[in-house]
Amino acid sequence: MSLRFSRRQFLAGGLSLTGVCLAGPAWSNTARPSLPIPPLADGTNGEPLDLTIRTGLWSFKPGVMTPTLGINQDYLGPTIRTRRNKELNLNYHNTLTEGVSVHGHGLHVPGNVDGGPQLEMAPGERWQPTLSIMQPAATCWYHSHTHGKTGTQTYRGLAGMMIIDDDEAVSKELPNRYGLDDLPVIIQDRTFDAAGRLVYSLEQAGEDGWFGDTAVINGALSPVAEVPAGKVRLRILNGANARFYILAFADNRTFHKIASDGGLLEAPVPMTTMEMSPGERCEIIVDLSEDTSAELLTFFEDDIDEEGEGIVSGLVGLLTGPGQSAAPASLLLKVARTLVAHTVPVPERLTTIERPDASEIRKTREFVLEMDHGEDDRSHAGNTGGHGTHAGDGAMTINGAVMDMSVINERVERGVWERWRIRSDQGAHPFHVHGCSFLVEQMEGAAVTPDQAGWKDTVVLDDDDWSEFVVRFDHLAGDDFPYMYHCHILEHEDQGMMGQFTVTDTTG
Ligand SMILES: [Cu+2]
Repeated sequence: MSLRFSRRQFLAGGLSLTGVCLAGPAWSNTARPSLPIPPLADGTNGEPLDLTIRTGLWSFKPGVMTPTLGINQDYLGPTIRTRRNKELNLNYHNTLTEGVSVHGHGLHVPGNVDGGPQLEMAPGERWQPTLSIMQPAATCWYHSHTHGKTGTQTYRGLAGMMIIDDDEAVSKELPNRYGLDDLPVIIQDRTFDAAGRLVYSLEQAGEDGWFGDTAVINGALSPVAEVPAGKVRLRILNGANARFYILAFADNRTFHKIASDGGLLEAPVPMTTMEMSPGERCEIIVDLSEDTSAELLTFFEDDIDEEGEGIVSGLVGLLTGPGQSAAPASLLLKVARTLVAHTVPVPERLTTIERPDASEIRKTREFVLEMDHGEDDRSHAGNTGGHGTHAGDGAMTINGAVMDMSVINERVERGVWERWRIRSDQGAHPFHVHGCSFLVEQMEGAAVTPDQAGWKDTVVLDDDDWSEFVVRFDHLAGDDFPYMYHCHILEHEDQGMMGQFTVTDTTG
């Protein structure tokens, strides 16, 4: 039973939109909301940023108020800005009636400030971590990582973007005017009931996790952003619980991917379609100097069949008007000639990534992510030679073990390069590791493509073949506050597809 069609078949089938072109915007302009831009919380001067976790009411749909969760606002949180070699001081206050922990996804910080499930704030409690930002410029994010409740809390709104700047990235003269030509784009999917309330159930989630039926971008349905007539940078986060998205512009234009999870690529990569799994970030540059608008379409990967025909039928659906079930959500970038444009060309070289020599790889670890179907269905399940709590029926496991906060599954030595190999017994999963960025060497058995060759903290794997990366951990995480590795399908994570590891100077 294959949940998703084989990703390699899919990739082989091709994603070209060639020959399919839209005559105009997918939605009537008048019906479209403005892209909400989360306020910027600038932490570069070291002053503590107050981050109040609270309940809210947010209007996803016109005239309908939806009960939500947010940080300093009704839904999602501010975009936190920080800079390499600075201290970032955060002052979280949990005003909910349930515990919350908040993880800084993509940050290279020690385990005791990583925000894993051990660092849960009880109702009314504060958490005031000081984060020494040592890593290169990147688009990261922060979100609920509460034990067993990551899926529901993130779904209701406990997430926000985090931007790290550094001198190198600034010297490249990339668009960096936040909210003007440097836009946060947080893509999620949500289901609403007749009263407009969010619908979510971990217990009723399918095997692939909880899929919403409606895509939202920064909490809005197919919004519009006014942008200058030049180069525009989109910092795109797949903030979904479980959904993989395929992104493409309606006119099939080429855009340039300049950064992945952990920072700049060595060189811009021209692309027309891009897949993003939950937790991943991509920065792209789209050039609007010759246009009046451009429309970024958000396709659900699971709607697309092996031959990529779903994309075509989706576009055809758009041509027949809004409200079609096949119509994807979109972000319309509308050019305002009065805004000062960024016209500096994108540099041909963005950064240098130093890869370790093969001789520096001191250890290899293997991880198998499993969807346990019970004893009768285990024969095909592959390697389960792990340790830790054994899984029961229906559990989601890594190396045969469900997440157990009292068990350290792996012990890693600081400052040493390792190779991690990951695959699943069934379907595609985004594998995320805390406290690091890594360099992918192989994805599902295939050589890494240029757009995946930069620093990453989340990699897609499946049941066809191994995904592999090399990684080195530079910060400490002890037994009290270990790091996590886990599937970033949040329902899989909450159902146990997660493990704990320490990073120490002696692994004795
Ligand atoms: Cu998974």
